[in-house]
Amino acid sequence: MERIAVCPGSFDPITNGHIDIITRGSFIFDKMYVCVLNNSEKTSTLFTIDERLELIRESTKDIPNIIVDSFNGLLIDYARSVNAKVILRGLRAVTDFEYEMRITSMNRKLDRDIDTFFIMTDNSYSFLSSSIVKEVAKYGGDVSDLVPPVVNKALKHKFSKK
Ligand code: COD
Repeated sequence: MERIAVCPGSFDPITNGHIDIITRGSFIFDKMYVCVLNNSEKTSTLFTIDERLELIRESTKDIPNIIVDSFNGLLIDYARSVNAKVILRGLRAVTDFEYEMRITSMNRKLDRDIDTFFIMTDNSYSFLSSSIVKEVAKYGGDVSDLVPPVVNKALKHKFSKK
């Protein structure tokens, strides 16, 4: 049986921390869907869904067993639709735990057959988030070692227009 996982997120934009989790997941699962979904707590995004998909596709083009996709709805419905039995999430620090526990418990209530797996990020990315990257880039700080080159370029472009 094929081991299929979904790696969900807002990815606004994808960072090297996300890439770390996606890469590690790609070694474990036969097929992994990297899916952009809406997080209702993050109401305004910097990049549109199509821009985020393009940035993920470009940044992960060397990882063969992943499929980049988006979905408007419940994560669990998406996971069912692609036959995934696992949701893969990254953990940076203990501060992520409570939030992750909340969404894991809800997803388990919605479907007991789909489990959430966690991968600890590499220490060098434990402070990294899309929000911090946007904040630094907005004021002209250098984020080139925190995001893929295509994202660095897109951030510069976005903020030069504002
Ligand atoms: N190192 C390691 N992992 C990282 C790092 C880093 N530096 N940065 C982020 N990550 C991990 C996160 O922990 C997460 O696992 C993943 O990468 C994606 O992160 P984000 O921030 O892009 O994504 P989130 O947390 O905003 O994603 C939330 C969802 C969009 C998945 C969630 O809101 C959702 O499922 N929405 C759909 C509606 C739904 O089903 N809701 C019910 C769930 S309760």
